[in-house]
Formats: sequence, C-alpha cells, structure tokens
Amino acid sequence: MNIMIKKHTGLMATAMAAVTLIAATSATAATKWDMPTPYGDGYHQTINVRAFASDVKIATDGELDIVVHSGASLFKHPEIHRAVRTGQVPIGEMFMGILGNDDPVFKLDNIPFLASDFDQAKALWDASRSAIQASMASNGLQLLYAVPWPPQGFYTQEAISKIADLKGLKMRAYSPTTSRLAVLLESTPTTVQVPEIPQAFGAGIINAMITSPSTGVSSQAWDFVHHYTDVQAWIPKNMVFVNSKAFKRLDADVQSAVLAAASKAETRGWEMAIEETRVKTQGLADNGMAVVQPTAELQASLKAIGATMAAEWATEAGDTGAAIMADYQK
Ligand code: PCA
Repeated sequence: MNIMIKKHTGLMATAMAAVTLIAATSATAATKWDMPTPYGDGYHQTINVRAFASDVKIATDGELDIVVHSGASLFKHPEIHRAVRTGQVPIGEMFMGILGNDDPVFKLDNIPFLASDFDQAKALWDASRSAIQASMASNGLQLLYAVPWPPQGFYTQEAISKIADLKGLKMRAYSPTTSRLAVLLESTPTTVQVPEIPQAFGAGIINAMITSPSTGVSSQAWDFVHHYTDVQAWIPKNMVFVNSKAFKRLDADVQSAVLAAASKAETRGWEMAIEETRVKTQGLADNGMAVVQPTAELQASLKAIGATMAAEWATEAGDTGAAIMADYQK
C-alpha cells in the first residue's frame, strides 16, 4: 500500500514538472511566420530572402522563425500583397511594379531609361522610398527592404536593330507599366507570371519579352528565342514587407532584430544584383543565345518612348510624383 502511494506521488511530481516546463516554454514560445515569395530558389532575390530569415532566427535566438515558401508555392504572385494585407500571412515578398494600378508611385519602378544603371537605380530608390513606405502604410503594411533585379533587356527570335522590329510581336508583360510599353511599341501585351513563361512561349501566347538575364535563365529562354538585346531599360525591384499589426505584436527586441536584418538584406541584395547580372548574362550566352548590344537607333527610340511614359507618369502621380522627381534629379 505504501509503495502504491509512493508511486502515485512520484507520477504526480513528474506530471507537475511537465506542466511547469510547458508553461516556461510557452512564455518564450517561438513565433513562426510563413513567408510567401514569388520567385524560385536560383534567384539572388530568393537567396537573399533566405539569408534574411536566417539572420532573424539567429539574432532572436529562434524566437522568430520565418519559414520561406519560395516560387509562389504558398500564394500566386498577384495574391501575395492581399494575403499580407489581410493577415493571412504576416510577411511576404513581391515585385513592386505589379502594384502600378493601385498607386502610380509603384509605376515609377518600370519606366524605361529613368534609371538604367545601379547607381541611378539606387538614387531613384532613395528618392522614392518614403512615398512607397507611406503608400504601403496606408494599407496596413510596413516595408522592410527592396532589392533590384539586373537591368531589363529584350528577348526576341530575330535580331532587333530598330523599334519597328518589335512591332506586331506578342510581348509578355509583368506590370501595368510594361503593358503600356508594349502598346507604345505597337506590340500586343499579355501578362504572364514567371512560372508560366515556358508554357506561354510554347503555346504561342507570347513570342517576345523584356526581363532580366535571371529570368531568361530560369525560364530557359533559349528554348524559344535566340536573341537577348541588352538595352538595360530599367532596374526594377522586389520588396519585402510585413503586416503592421503582426509586426507590432512582436517583442520590441525582436522588432529591432527584424529591422536590423532587413537593412543588412537590402545592402547585401544590391551587391548580389551586380554579380547576378554578370553570371546570368553569361548563362544566356553559355546556352547559345546571341547576347547583343543595342544599336544607337534602337536606344534613341526607346529613350523617346521612355520620355513619353515619364510624362504620362508625372501627370498621373501629381504632387507626390513631382516631389520624387525633384529629389531624384538633385
Ligand atoms: N524578373 C521578374 C521581374 C523582373 C525580372 O527581371 C519577371 O520577369 O517577372
């Protein structure tokens, strides 16, 4: 009998200890954040997002665990913005230019020849960051960082030496601004997300596109077109952003760790983009594509179209736009 009581007491103590342990861990329980991203693992953007998530985990001793779902596996690219806004997920990554119809400030990211090298792109980002942050904030979102793509060039079957060579092509578009560009080039725009590029070429829905060497490589553009004309028309960006309410629910020191990792990711990402440009342009050539420099005639005509688009944008973007441009041109 005595032995039985002893046994029970022992069990009880073990159970109590277990309860205490659970209570102790839940006080500092790790927060898990699912993070949808649009692009695949071979891109510098995704590699950088994963490094950001890892930096956050290390800096917070595992208190915030950001689980990256790359390649639009959790949400399709056009759905990521809403998913974060509505709190379905706390954090996400997306291409800025997609939001051009929500607020003209995002169109600035895809205007030809406004910023066509990395220094200009950085200056444009410095000039536009606060307007973009404000636009995001009005949707309950906080911008964490933005990272550029390599400069954008044309993928076509035939060589192009003048804009008339682009006339009548079925041009892939990835944002409202690129749709507008296609129209001004007298080509036909069709919006196609990156994962669907090979099928769209294969089915003849598109026969040309303007994008980075990165996307040319990831979609194996050489299976469909032969020429990459390196016009370097603009340097668009991806942004990583959080649901503001979800962010405020984090402990203050975790919030600081996220902001510090974001700032580090932005610096790292701008450096990675330069190397990405070199490696992926070489990748196009290695796979048999003709990587060609544009003719002066083609560049001059594209710049004229860029000037038209900048003027259209200025009308649409009003005072906010004027302030950004004044700052950029300083
Ligand atoms: N690749 C992405 C965005 C810009 C880029 O270079 C795309 O083509 O959708």
